[in-house]
Amino acid sequence: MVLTAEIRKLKKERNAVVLAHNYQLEEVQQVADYVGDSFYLSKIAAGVEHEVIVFCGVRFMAETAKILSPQKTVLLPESGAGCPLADMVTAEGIREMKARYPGVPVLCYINSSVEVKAECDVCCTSANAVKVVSSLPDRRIIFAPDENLGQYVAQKVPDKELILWRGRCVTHAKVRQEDVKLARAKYPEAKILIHPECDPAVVALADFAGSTLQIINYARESDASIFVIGTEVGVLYNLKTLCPDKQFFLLHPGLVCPNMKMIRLTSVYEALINNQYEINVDEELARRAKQMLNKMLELA
Ligand code: CIZ
Repeated sequence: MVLTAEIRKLKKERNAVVLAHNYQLEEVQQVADYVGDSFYLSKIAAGVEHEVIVFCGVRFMAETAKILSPQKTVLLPESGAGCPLADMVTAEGIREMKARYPGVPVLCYINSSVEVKAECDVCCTSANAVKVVSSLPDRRIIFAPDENLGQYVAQKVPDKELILWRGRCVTHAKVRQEDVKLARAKYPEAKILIHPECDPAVVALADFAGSTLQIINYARESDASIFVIGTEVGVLYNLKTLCPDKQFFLLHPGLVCPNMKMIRLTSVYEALINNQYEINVDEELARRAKQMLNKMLELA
């Protein structure tokens, strides 16, 4: 309680806003001014008037906020909070892909570094990937780095040919078809909502597949009262807060992203007190990455 009050005081003193991803710990979401997915938080980061943005998420998210708001101080409360999926693709790898498929545009998932973004034509998140692919005039599109999300999009937009990078979210990739079958047997009346970063064979067994925001919206609007959730456990906090009369169960106990869980209340406090850890991005890379992010904001 004392720490929460201190954080609120520091936010005012430093003219800071705290953004928290849906995958953050409950204690962090509670002190945040905005909680959501990376698309929503990117738009907030681009529009807020505050001088300091404390981004409670992983590195690529804080980098994205810095690219969109270069004049602001962006802090990532734990410097080691990375994203293994983002680390599965490099700028050099994208350049090689472009050389192999000349003229084919590269669509990059937001889970990527600024160096990778700078090499790509347009960005997407899981909430808007289908829309972005549908809006591009090209039939062939290189999609990196999440192969599972790419396969999901390819199914939704069959007139496009996606050339897929072979990256995976190690947390979502843990879920097996067997887990869905067990959940169906245990909660026969439940709706099973799964993130498209899971294996396509798993996603095929879901009642609904979508990003965290889409899962939250589905559960809010649904007449069902029991849900099994196939994405990172942090989403359950928002779901339970928004739908207090409904029940939510996690599809797999391993749906816990260790990087997202690095940030605790103490990290947010220390970030504000010590101005840590400041995110800076190379100006030229940021300029190129901003173009592909803006293109996503236009298309989606
Ligand atoms: O777009 C995001 O923030 C991620 C990484 C997942 C989701 O579905 O919200």
